[in-house]
Amino acid sequence: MTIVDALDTLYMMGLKDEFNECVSWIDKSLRFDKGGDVSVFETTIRILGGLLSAFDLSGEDILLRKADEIGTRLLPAFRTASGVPYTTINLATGIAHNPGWSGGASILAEAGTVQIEFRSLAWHTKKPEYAAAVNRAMDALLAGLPPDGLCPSYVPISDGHCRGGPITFGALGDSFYEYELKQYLHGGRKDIRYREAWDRAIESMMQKLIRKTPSGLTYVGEMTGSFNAKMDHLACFLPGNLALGAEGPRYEAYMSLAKELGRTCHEMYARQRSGLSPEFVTFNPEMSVGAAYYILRPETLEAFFYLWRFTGDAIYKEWAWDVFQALEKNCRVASGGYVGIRDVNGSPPSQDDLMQSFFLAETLKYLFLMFAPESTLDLDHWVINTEAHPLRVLP
Ligand code: DMJ
Repeated sequence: MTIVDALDTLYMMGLKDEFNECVSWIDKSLRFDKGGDVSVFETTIRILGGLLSAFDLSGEDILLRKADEIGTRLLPAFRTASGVPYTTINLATGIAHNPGWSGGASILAEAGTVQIEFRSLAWHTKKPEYAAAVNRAMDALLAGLPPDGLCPSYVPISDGHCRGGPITFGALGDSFYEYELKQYLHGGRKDIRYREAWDRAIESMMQKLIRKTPSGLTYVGEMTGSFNAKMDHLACFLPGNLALGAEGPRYEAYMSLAKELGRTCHEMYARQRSGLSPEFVTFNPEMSVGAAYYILRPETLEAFFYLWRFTGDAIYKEWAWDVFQALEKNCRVASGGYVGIRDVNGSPPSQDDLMQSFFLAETLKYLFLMFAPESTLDLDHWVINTEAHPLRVLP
């Protein structure tokens, strides 16, 4: 997973020898015919997205062949009554199922975060069945949207209409909203339904989920029956997504909220002894640590990247540099690599023993792109998937 997830980062950084070594490992050793369950969503955004992006950048044919193979192995997950995919599949047998903890339903942020990868795969392989599968799933999701566009996180596969579970821009909901906008952009701004669904959700989120602390920090909460003043690190994708989508008459409103939330995400880091953010914070009424661990997540750097690109304000580079230094100080291990920490206020914080693949795919890529020339990635022609893999805008 890590080798595939890191491919396009290596390529963009100009680490050609390492890139070629990874491609040759993929050619010789990467096999998908293995038993055991995998997540349809994680496999799509990391493996399929990673292979497609690296193929798009480098033109290495083996990467597209492997993308085609994993795409074929994932397709049975979409054979449901509504087309909304199961969460989990065995890649060897094609048998798919959903977890018990969601009452047998699929998850919003998973079912709605596979579309741009499969559409890119369809385009590159000239196999329309890939696009047909995710289009059917997305049509079912759109048909089941509540009038305010804010979807509870559980999605029964019977009809694909979201019901049950929290309404959130954090875990379980996040990238569904991210991809409403990105599907519109990736398709060359042709299918206005995605943009309208995104605008509707953002307007409702601004009315129902945005609050300010007495000291003036803006945050996005959740709806779990009633309002819950909790903000996941995952929700820090939102300022970047707002900046990416800010245009037209709502430009000012979206951009000023993007900046305010970006500042809150910065404070989630700056207020901790380590300079790294907890997994989530609560506001009662001011910010306090909810879960103290940090697992190398990228969302705040992602937000700084978009805010830097769209505002040109150097403060975002300064904040990103602070995060980089905190990573060097707390997460780097002598034997090579980086790991998470168990308590962002520990002194010193104790380290876990895991480098998540998104550290190389996302965290380091967003950091790099902030300090690289803008021409390294032109956002008019590429859409960055939720795992930070750039996919070319479709013609
Ligand atoms: C990544 O796999 C993706 O960014 C996903 O959308 C959310 N979780 C991780 C990173 O935190």
